[in-house]
Amino acid sequence: MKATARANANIALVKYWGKRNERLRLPQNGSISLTLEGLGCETTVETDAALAGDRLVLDGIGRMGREVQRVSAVLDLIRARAGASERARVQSTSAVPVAAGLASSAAGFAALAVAGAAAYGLELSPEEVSILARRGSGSACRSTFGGFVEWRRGVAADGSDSFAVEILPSDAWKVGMVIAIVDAGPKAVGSSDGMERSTEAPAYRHWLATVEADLLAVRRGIAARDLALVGRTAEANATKMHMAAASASPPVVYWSETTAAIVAAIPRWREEGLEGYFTVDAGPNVAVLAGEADLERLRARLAGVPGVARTLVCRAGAGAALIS
Ligand code: 2P0
Repeated sequence: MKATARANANIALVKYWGKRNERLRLPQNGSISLTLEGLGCETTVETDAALAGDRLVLDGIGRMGREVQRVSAVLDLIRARAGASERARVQSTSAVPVAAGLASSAAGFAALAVAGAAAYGLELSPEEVSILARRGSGSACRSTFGGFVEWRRGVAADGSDSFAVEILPSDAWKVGMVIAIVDAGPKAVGSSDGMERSTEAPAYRHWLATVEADLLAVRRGIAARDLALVGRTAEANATKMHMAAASASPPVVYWSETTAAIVAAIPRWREEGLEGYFTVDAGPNVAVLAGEADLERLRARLAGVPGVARTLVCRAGAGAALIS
């Protein structure tokens, strides 16, 4: 009863921001993301009848407390379905800087859902795996699929219709993202707290009033391979998310001076013919969406911005999958 899965992180073009049910991790709005190759994690789940509780080793370090509880919560759902009671050893290695606003939990919980279900002998549909991952971390439900992915908000109170679907496979459109890592240290306000505080903020109403139109525009843009439509909508959407956060009381501010400098530079670079579009998650890093032909040039420009510690080029990647 041992299984290993690999999953990639994803970056949202229309953000998940705000929950309508905390415990079930049901979102206020749908979201659309791109799964990225290379920002991955590998997770092994091994059941062991001799264990009194689940064990978690993350990047070689044994974890305790909240981190283990969050993993156990997902394993409990799997065990309940499988009619099993054995606890498990969970070992995970990540290529994503943990808690740096680079969606480490998305890859982690997507891999956990796939490996956990297999280790306990469950055969689940892709939607069921996505729902399991969602219970660990909302954005993880999108990492169960590759390429462009939409997390459907759903309307059911039990969350049975709130899961992700693939909208365009990773090899169907040669796009990727350059990630400018501004500060890989832990962030000041976690995304769960940040989104909760945002839902009370004045600008959150504007967020909810416009997010359906953003989803429609990005869906259309992806279907037509219209990078400008997808990119401009993503920029506006990220800006609205950060406006909602910054209008909370007390304000939740994720941007640093370097974030603002990059966000200001990108439209100027477009005027010079270098086509990239920014998005910013719950941290200071900037992800820049671009076509294959511009990724390396964009990386060079971003690396030259003062305050950028590291740059990564990531192509569209695969969804979570079992590797053994
Ligand atoms: C997203 N983020 O769509 C948004 C944009 C961050 C900014 O999903 O509370 O770690 O575990 O459900 O999934 C990060 O939030 O939050 C996130 P929980 P999660 O990618």
